[in-house]
Amino acid sequence: MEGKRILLLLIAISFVSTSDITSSIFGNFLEFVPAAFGDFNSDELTDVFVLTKDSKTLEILLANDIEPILRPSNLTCSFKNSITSIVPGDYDGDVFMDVLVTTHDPSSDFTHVHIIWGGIGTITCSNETEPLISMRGQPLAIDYNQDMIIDLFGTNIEDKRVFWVNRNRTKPEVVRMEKFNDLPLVPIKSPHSNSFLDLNDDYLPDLMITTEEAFEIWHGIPEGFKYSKRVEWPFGVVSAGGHVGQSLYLDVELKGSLDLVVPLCFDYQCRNSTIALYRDGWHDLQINFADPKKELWGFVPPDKWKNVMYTDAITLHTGDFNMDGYPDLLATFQTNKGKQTRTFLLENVECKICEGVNRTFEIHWDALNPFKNESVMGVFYDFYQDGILDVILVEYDKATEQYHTRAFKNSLDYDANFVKVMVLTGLTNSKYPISPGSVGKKKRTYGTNLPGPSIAYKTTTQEGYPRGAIAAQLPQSAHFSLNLPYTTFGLGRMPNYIEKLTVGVAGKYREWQQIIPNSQIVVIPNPITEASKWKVQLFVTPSKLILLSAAALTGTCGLISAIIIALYWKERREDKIERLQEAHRFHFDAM
Ligand SMILES: *[C@@H]1O[C@H](CO)[C@@H](O)[C@H](O)[C@H]1NC(C)=O
Ligand SMILES: *[C@@H]1O[C@H](CO)[C@@H](O)[C@H](O)[C@H]1NC(C)=O
Ligand SMILES: *[C@@H]1O[C@H](CO)[C@@H](O)[C@H](O)[C@H]1NC(C)=O
Ligand SMILES: *[C@@H]1O[C@H](CO)[C@@H](O)[C@H](O)[C@H]1NC(C)=O
Ligand SMILES: *[C@@H]1O[C@H](CO)[C@@H](O)[C@H](O)[C@H]1NC(C)=O
Ligand SMILES: *[C@@H]1O[C@H](CO)[C@@H](O)[C@H](O)[C@H]1NC(C)=O
Ligand SMILES: [Ca+2]
Ligand SMILES: [Ca+2]
Ligand SMILES: [Ca+2]
Ligand SMILES: [Ca+2]
Repeated sequence: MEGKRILLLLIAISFVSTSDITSSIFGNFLEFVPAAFGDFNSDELTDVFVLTKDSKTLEILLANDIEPILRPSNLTCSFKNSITSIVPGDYDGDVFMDVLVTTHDPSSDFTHVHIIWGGIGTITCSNETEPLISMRGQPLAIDYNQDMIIDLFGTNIEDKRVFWVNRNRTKPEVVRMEKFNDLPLVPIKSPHSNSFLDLNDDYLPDLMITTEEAFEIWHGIPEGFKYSKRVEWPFGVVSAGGHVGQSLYLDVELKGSLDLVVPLCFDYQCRNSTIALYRDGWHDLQINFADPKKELWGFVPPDKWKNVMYTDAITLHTGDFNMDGYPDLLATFQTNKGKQTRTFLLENVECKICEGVNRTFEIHWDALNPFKNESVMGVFYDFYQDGILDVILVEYDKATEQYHTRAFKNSLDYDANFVKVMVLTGLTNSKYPISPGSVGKKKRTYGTNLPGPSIAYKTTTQEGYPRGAIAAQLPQSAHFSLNLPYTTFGLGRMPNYIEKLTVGVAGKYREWQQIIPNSQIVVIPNPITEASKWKVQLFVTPSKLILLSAAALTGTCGLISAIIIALYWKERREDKIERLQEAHRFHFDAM
């Protein structure tokens, strides 16, 4: 009896230890909060940009392939004002990743934009007294002029919408958005969920702007943006005193187009919350917020807490947790009495009662066990670079006002396939040519994080149905949107080839056929104007998975070569026989 109990306990402990991998990932450095993702040192492992010390210090946690996976580096910069966002990207076109840091100046209520210039494995902290730009609200990272140097969009200190176009390290060129519109432009909402992604299938990224009244869609044109339409807030919730959260664009039904998905509260306290989807009108996704104990939960009202990170806006983070292809969500809820705050997984499931939509999100109350402490944020991240998205959770201890970051391992209980695609800026720097590098050796790649590309695939399921999906890379960058610089599509148990992968960048696109499942590919759009020359590279990570697939590939190649040689010999022999026969016939005819 006792033995049995101990055995059960041991099983329970081993179960717990498989999901809580905090110490294998972060070692014992936990006093930080994640702010952005990007591959800083071009080793194809995604690093994490974090804030420490009351959000006044930026630090880059470099990713490794052996534990601890994410390690503190001496790449840090400190500021006097609080840091409000981090956006990695190449802002001067020298190939090396730079880090944009915004700080909030409480005396003027301005946001100061600083860029920390990056070099080979180094950064140069900027002088806080000389910000590159001062503005209101937070900027959105875009590429305004398709030169692969990251530009910014936002509200300047005169409350006008402007684009800041970067070239080299000089002051950016300022372009007023009014240039593209005769009518006055209403102010941008704060916090906003402005997005940069292609919505009209011309592969030129468009702008979705959240104003204080509605969503505005501006279509990308080669020399800027053209106003297209506006979408009113859903169900009049704002005028009724409710809240509209940060929007996302997702292919919720896997039909190859992106729908606008928005979390919202019908009332000020968020006791009655839901998620709405826009497609020719707003649809309520009928989320059931009652947990198994019949306790009702809802989103965290944006002004519940002052100065608690991540809670100033209702934010959803997306990723395909169960690899069935349908994008799932992570969201933070509180109980209706407001006593507890926690992050949960929302699985994308079929919906029979939703009008006009046939998918919805179902809350999985226990999916992130054993993490039951209060948490304020959860975001997907692939710790072991194996294509399966795990979760980074940020716990908040109200008593001590401290944050603790935790790592949750996603242990899928079946062999799911995936394809992982990362589109880079494709820039090169003649001063630092790219070294070829051997497998497993650190080497530099072509450029860094790029906002705006669209990535789509098409294939056929085992049952013979066509299937495909589309996603946008890094469409948002402000307010801790924490998008990954790559896209992972789950393919379920489907072992078939991906028939077609389409990548669109800056108005051009290229298709690749017959991609092997479980590929992790890097797309290098260089030269940007000649899509036929764009290249793909496999992620070179010395992980077991890659070595295994390399071995499998070598085996397959060997087999194919053997078959080809055999066929060739057979053909040659047949040719010979045929030629002999021909010769005979010739003699015959001649006679
Ligand atoms: C940072 O650390 C690396 C080794 O981890 C070292 O080579 C480099 O010199 C250090 N840089 C500074 C500025 O301390
Ligand atoms: C930063 O800039 C200010 C004003 O231009 C200057 O006085 C100060 O010395 C600079 N600080 C550093 C560390 O360069
Ligand atoms: C930046 O570009 C401008 C205009 O193209 C040029 O005049 C200037 O010399 C460049 N500055 C640097 C540091 O390269
Ligand atoms: C939430 O609000 C909507 C719109 O006002 C209403 O239709 C719905 O019945 C409410 N749900 C609950 C549980 O109160
Ligand atoms: C989902 O709904 C669309 C219409 O919105 C319909 O055409 C499609 O067949 C439905 N799919 C399934 C699997 O029911
Ligand atoms: C929950 O919080 C307590 C106290 O901060 C901590 O000791 C414990 O490790 C946390 N549990 C999990 C699963 O994160
Ligand atoms: Ca750079
Ligand atoms: Ca640019
Ligand atoms: Ca477009
Ligand atoms: Ca899913």
